[in-house]
Amino acid sequence: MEPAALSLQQAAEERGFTVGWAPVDLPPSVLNRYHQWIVNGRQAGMGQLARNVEVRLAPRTRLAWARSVLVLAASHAFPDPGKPRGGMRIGRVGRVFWIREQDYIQRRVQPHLEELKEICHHLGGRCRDYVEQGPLSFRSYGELAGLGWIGRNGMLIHPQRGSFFTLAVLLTSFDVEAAPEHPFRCGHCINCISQCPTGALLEDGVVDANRCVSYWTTQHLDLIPVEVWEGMGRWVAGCDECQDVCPWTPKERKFWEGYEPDPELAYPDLSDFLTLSTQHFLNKYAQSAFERVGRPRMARNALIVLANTRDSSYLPLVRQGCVDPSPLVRATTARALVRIGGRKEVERLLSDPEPLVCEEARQALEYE
Ligand code: B12
Ligand code: SF4
Ligand code: SF4
Repeated sequence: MEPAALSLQQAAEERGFTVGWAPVDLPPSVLNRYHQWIVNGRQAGMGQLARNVEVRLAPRTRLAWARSVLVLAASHAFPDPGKPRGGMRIGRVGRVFWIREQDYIQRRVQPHLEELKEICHHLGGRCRDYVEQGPLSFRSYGELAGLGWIGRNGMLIHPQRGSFFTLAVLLTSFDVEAAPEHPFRCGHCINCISQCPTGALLEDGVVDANRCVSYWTTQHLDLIPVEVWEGMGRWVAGCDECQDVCPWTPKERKFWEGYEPDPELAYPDLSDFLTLSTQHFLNKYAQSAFERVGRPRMARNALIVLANTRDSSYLPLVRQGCVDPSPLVRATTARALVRIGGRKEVERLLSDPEPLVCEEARQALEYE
């Protein structure tokens, strides 16, 4: 490896990242997998994943100088912060959302990336960073960088760190050699496939977003089809089922740089999503994934979690959804009410001014 690349790698490691290098050009097998995923419509409503595919998979189309990718992994295997007192804290949240993601990216990750870019320039290189939902295939680069293997759950798994980590990448102009291929270590295990609540794991490493709870709770904009409700169980944002059952998932550890998870995000009070004003919601959940998902969709998810309990003691809270300003919430409330024994209230929703709400109320009364 060029000495400059090695210096940059050391600088990244000193900042607490687990790192590896991959060549920028993806092999045909990876390109085919991605194309096949799109051809089969596995991206569900995430249309952006099907657009500009050539650029996504071949960054050199736009950044001709790019030669290599420094892959940076930061653990989010946080310790459980414990349930706060009071409130309806029966929903589950994916671990990656237990922190205020925007705050974390802006205050913790981005400053390091800025420094690394600076160092890269001093070393005579060019570079460009991508974080979070960036357009490149982070997991493919992670695999090619020798950081681990793509498990049957679709996650990049590191032999010591498991899969609870967030990836960022730095495209650079340095030449690097390909890392040796990491062995596939799933063996005969199929825990994730058999435990996925919605059958979203189709074959080795292929996730069908049309069935993935993480997709429905965090990306889908409209009503969640009734066939998905049961599988959502208690998940109100994201889903970690296929990682929780993985034997490679390590015990909880202190997070990178001591960044602490927020108990109000790990165990949110579901009544917040049905009762807080938009402003109050934005204040309480500022910079979190909940803010990104938005108050009405978090209320939609909370209603489904409450409905899945089939417990009529939640009726007073679910009833609040009947007067929600969002038609999405009122429509979801119709079905949720029927499931916990509130048919009477649903009849009132039959005369809602929004056709979507009336239709859901009618369907709920007829088919539930
Ligand atoms: C869209 C997206 C989703 C979608 C679709 C998920 C999916 N499996 O594709 C949804 C909303 C469902 C989702 C859910 C989650 N996501 Co997400 N998601 C993304 C995003 C933005 C793009 C992924 C993408 O392009 N998917 C399309 C598929 C076809 O491409 P791919 O995932 O890159 O997969 C490639 C590799 O698997 C490769 N491959 C497969 N086998 C092999 C073998 C070899 C040898 C090689 C070289 C390559 C290879 O082929 C595929 C195509 O090229 C990435 C960020 C990014 N830019 O990469 C985060 C990302 C993948 N998500 C992440 C996380 C944490 C999650 C969740 C755990 C969040 C949660 N708790 O709910 C779940 C996990 C669900 C799961 N089991 O995958 C992390 C994963 C970290 C890791 N350790 O792998 C990422 C990288 C975000 C980040 N910055 O860290 N996500
Ligand atoms: S995140 Fe949940 S729903 Fe999605 S593949 Fe994993 S276990 Fe299945
Ligand atoms: S649960 Fe088993 S099959 Fe699934 S990713 Fe982990 S080791 Fe592989």
